Amino acid sequence: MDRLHIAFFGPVNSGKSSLINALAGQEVSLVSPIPGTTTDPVRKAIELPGLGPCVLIDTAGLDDGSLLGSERERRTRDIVDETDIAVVLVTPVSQKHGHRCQKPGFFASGVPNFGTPDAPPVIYVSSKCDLGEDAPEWALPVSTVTGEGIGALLERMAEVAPKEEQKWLTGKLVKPGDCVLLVMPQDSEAPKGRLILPQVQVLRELLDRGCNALCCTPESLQSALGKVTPDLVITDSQVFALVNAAIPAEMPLTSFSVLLAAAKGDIATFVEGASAIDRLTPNSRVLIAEACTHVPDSEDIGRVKIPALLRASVDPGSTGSLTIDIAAGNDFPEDLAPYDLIIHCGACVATKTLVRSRIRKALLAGVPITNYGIALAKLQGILDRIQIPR
Ligand SMILES: Nc1nc2c(ncn2[C@@H]2O[C@H](COP(=O)(O)OP(=O)(O)OP(=O)(O)O)[C@@H](O)[C@H]2O)c(=O)[nH]1
Ligand code: SF4
Ligand SMILES: [Mg+2]
Repeated sequence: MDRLHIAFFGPVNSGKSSLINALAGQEVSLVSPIPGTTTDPVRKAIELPGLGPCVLIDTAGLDDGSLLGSERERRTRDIVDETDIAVVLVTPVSQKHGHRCQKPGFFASGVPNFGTPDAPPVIYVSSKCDLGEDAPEWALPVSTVTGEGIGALLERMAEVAPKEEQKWLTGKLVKPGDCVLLVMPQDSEAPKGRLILPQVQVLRELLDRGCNALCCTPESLQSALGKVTPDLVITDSQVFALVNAAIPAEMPLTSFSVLLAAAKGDIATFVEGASAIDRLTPNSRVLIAEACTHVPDSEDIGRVKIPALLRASVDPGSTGSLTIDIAAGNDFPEDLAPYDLIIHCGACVATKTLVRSRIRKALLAGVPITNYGIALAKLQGILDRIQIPR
């Protein structure tokens, strides 16, 4: 399950960092009377009573009037895309000075996305209420000095938290008692001594659903197939073609990234977007978008494997001049119009909210969007062969 991302927005010095520290019960963010103390988003994973696993996100204060301010404001705006609940601080002082954060319409006018139908719920907090200044009746009074309002804020957050019924990654692809074979390469890209998150999530889910799971690597695939006849094979998408060739044509096959794409994004849009691969020419421009920053290695799927397959599919036999840009973490471009296709990563550590917001931006810009798993299946000619969870 995605952690709930709760982000705190508001003017500089309004008490955002203090409120996060109070909720977390520890010093997550630096607090000081100097406006502009928080300059970049700070994230803290934590369990909150009534809410469960969350990520609290502190942001740089808006409207500090400095040249650096606009860059900070951009980074703060980027956070909006991954926000499940927005807590907006208003202070009596900011109101007196006619600060633009004073009205509930703030997000609709000041920050894009928040005026859209799938905007996250917003809780307005009147901070520093211990100072005894006039507070607007539409904001919840909170003080990190006296503790007033902290409990009420937690209750309010639990009320507005998006409630999602549990959705299985494997959907209707499995039933209790099924035998599922998981093909998980442990190459140089795999982290030392552990499995990657999608593999752990699927494995745990299969156990929860009463299935029998057998894990193997591409090297031990034949020996695993000699022992069991799986009802479903789930493979790492990088070895799709190899696994497809090794198993009977009628044996159901899917991949970890296809399962994640279905759970995190919009699978129909991704499948539709993959058809744009057929229309790419050497003059096309493709954006590879990664939801996190990680140190790429020589076998990196987004930077090495997919670009190589794309170039080979666009212009076999030549080096090709297809332009491929990479955007990692929050650096998703504001202007998507120059792109002919966006290929998004599996978003294993990102929220559904973030992926959906990027899909929306792509569609608004008229740019097809797909994801790693679907693109790899398409590039290996087996998109029609794989099972898509519903
Ligand atoms: N009286 C009172 N002071 C507070 C309260 N919360 C924060 N402060 C003070 O307000 C100042 C700013 O607090 P921060 O938490 O750093 O504010 P911020 O919104 O994170 O500020 P920036 O990072 O600069 O945007 C500090 O001096 C805090 O001690 C409160 O509830 N009551
Ligand atoms: S969030 Fe995306 S880029 Fe980061 S590890 Fe997961 S799939 Fe890879
Ligand atoms: Mg701060």
